[in-house]
Amino acid sequence: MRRISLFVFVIFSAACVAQAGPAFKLEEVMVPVRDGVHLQTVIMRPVTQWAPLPILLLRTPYGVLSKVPDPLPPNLREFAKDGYIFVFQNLRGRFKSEGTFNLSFQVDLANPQATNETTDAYDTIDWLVKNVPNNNGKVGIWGVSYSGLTSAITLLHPHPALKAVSEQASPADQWMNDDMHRYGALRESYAVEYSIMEQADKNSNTHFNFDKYDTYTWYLDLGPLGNVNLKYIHGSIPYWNEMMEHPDYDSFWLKEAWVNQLHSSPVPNLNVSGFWDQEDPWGPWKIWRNSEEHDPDNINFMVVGPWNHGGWQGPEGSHLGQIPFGGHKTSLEFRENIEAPFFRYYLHGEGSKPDFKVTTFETGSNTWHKYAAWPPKEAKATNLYLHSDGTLSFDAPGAESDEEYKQYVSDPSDPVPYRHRPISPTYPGGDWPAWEVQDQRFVSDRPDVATFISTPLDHDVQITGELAADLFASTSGTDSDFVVKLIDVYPQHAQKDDWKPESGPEPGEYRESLNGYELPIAMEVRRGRYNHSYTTPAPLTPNQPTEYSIPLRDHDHVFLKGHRIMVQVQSTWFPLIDRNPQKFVPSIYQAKASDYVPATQRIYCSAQTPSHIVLPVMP
Ligand code: PG9
Repeated sequence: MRRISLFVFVIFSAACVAQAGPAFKLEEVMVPVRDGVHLQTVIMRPVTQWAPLPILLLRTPYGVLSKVPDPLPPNLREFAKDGYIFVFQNLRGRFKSEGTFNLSFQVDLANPQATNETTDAYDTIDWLVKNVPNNNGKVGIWGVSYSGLTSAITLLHPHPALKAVSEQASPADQWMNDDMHRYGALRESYAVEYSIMEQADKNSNTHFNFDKYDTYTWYLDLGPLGNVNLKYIHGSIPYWNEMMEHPDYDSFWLKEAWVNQLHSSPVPNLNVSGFWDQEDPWGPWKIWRNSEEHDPDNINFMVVGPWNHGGWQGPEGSHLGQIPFGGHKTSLEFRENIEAPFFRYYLHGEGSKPDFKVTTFETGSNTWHKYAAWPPKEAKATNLYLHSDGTLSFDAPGAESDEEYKQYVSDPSDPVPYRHRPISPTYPGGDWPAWEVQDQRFVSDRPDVATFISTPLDHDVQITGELAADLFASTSGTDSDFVVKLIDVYPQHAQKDDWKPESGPEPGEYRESLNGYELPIAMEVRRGRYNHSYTTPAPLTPNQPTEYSIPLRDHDHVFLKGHRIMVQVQSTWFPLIDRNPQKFVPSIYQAKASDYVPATQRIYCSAQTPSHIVLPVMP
């Protein structure tokens, strides 16, 4: 509340809830929506209010506040200084909200009777502006992940009072990417644990009770995916059943892909994403790009930083896992300099419009950048080639010099773990949130991981824009996965003498040291059966080199002079991604244990089949 005097603020804060910001009071109401369902809604407003205030709405499946938080969480503090009426609402079918929670993102705009997250938000906003006393008639909606989705989905039919949206880490198409799949490859551990979490019990977030400490072992012992229902949940989780019934990109998933209906930016929208978002790194870019199709007023913005899922709402953001960000408090800086000013401008009418199209916190150089266009025009697509002797260079393979391929055997009974074992459950807490920055040395020496590495760079290499892998690969099987990881390898100093402070703790303090660290910059998987069609999977021809285009998303990173670039290719990534049987079956979700077979994989590196990474290199 910047408008009230310090004196008044002190008096009122002493009389009300004791906390750093202004004091709030909380009221719970049941908001009616068009089909007569009532949604549990909590309104948290300043105890004292001098002028009408805008409403900031957050819609969630995870439960709403039951009392005023004391102290206020970091992500509300900047907002609180400006003054808002905060509204938190449980989605239909969650906790005290009536109706059924379908975990569905379908929006049928042609059917005025249908209810969905777009109409529920519309009706809620309508009710709020008419019924919440002393609001200024302007509403903003915001939130991370599921709450980001419920923000973004309002863009399909925004209420006239909705003046600002900040979708943050919203999924956009759960088959193409984000939480549940990566181009059709199932995110096994996430899909199992999340759907149970949200659909086992209406009144809670249920954490599956693993009977093994290392969930890698649990998932391996589980065997084929059909056993999830057979042995554990017995058809009780609707979303899991839907995933098992729809392995391919069929009409079910097309309807779920609400983003395909979005082709403009009808309301100012601040899209937010993290470079190491372990859940929804793809959706925000897709939403931003679709909105860019028609944005004459220039109100569609993108912010990306060095964050894991929702990391920008955490206290400071000075590091992620072991990776420091050059003294910046990136999350705080985002909230103070970008998020709060965005809502202040559109809901309070103060300050100025964002002066960027895309802004990033570039990693490696650890600096904030503003871009008027993305990717920046100066970025030049540059190929980085994989060579069969395990090297990586900007030189294309010569006609005679290289062996044709590098080969490994992928065995589904011994899959490559995606993070250090023992692997804790996804929720709650644990090691999941920062796994995408884990040092990849834990798998570098596995015989089923093909590694390619450059010589130390003699200058900084800045990559800004969209990355992709163009892989030529074969399998001795008839189906297969190929996982590509682009890694920044920090210099390794054996002696204290050549150690520099920026290398982190001195050599010898191995556990905390970045000495020789292998930091993933981009990682993705491609499932062979979908190489030519997402709707109609097809078997691969054994031992035939095939080209796979693997999008590696947008990045802004500097590989510093002295660092090396590494690429790892592997065919399992477990239990993050379900195991490919490596033998084509009509549906992997109905595969039998005997369908899972080892296969010999080859990564081709010849002049005719030059596997490479496409890097958007800045001059
Ligand atoms: N990643 C979570 C999610 C969002 C939407 C659908 C399913 C899962 C979340 O963090 O909310």
